[in-house]
Amino acid sequence: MSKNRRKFIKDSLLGSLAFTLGTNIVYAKNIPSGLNILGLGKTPEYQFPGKSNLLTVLNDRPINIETPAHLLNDSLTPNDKFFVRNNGIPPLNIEVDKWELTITGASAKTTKKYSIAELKSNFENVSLNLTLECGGNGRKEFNPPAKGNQWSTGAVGCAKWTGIRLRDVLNDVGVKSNAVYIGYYGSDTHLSGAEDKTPISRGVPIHKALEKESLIVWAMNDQDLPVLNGYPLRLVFGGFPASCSGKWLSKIVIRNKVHDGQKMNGSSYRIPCNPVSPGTKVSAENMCIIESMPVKSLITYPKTGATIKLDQLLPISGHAWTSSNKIVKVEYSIDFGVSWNECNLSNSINRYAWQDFDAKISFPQKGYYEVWANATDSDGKKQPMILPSWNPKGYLNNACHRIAVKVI
Ligand SMILES: Nc1nc2c(c(=O)[nH]1)N[C@H]1C(S)=C(S)[C@@H](COP(=O)(O)O)O[C@H]1N2
Ligand SMILES: [Mo]
Repeated sequence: MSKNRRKFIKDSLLGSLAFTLGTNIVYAKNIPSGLNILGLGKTPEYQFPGKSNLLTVLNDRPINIETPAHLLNDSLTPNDKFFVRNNGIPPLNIEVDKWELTITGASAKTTKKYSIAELKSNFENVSLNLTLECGGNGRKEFNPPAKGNQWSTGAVGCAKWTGIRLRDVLNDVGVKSNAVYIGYYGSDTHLSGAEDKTPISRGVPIHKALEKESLIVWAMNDQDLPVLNGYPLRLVFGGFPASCSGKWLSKIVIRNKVHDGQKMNGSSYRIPCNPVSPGTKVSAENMCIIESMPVKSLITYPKTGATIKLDQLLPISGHAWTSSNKIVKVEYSIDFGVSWNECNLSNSINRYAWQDFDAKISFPQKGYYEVWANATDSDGKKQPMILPSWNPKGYLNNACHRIAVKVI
């Protein structure tokens, strides 16, 4: 390895360390090779800027942190409780005034560059509540297990996002009639430090890019995006796996074929085109790109393990979401799915926003129960009670969420 190359890798490792510490290492150039710095301990406030230390850390390089169900009880997920799924190392020392978004590609009529100020002033500003869920949320439950972050239920959140419609910018550049897909590039860097590799570059079919809910955003819940959620600019596509919603957005390509960026191919974000039995090896040509997220719900109150007296009613609450128009019903069961009762359900504020539900439950006698929730969407789809069909990478687990309750 050349000296330059070694220096480059060392710099990028130090970059990611500085990011983890939340500050620069002043005498970084003096660190003897082979020495691991002590760091600031496992103090999450320092590790993860802008994130609550109550979140669950699955990995710190790249940073992957999920939100325990009971911390998702708010109608809009607060920024410090919103999950983080990174594939690489976030950019450091971001200069918002110098940030540029380039729109280009074989199916773009021209190439244009925009500053964030231009995006804000040239296009109509819109705010929508949109649910983002990682395609791998719930992976932990699959058997045989799938490799990758072992997400439990917390790679999901719903925020109010403010920005502009992606289609307004695409139309400003001009979309050729042969456009098939858009792909994004962000300014995060590859874990290996290699400059010529992007950690992830995914995208969506052109019809999705042109939907009125597909946004380029700079604000989350009326604040700047947290640095770990893509500050200063990101895409948000409700209803699609969150991997399509590019963070630290610097370039969009309008493609005349399906985008073939990093993590678009192989088994990434793909499932068998037809269901297979657990453990089956599926060849690449029989794997299809995930293009929508399934109907799902989460009980966010009480925390699993709650205790209640027999003469009391147990209040439960949570959220339900879908990639179809809206949720039409949420039901709960206390008898392992044999009988179901309907919950109160809030209206849909806009498509792809999660809807709140609540209920008050009475129990027939003392003992251990599980409360299960099941949502039905406007396509008539419901959640599977135990697990949906197995797939090699453990995507799209929308099984009923369960909490344990002890009645005394
Ligand atoms: N540039 C960039 N965009 C990205 C990613 C990334 O690593 N880099 N991760 C993707 C994945 S896999 C998911 S699930 C979502 C997570 O968004 P969040 O971290 O804001 O919750 O961002 C997506 N966008
Ligand atoms: Mo993801």
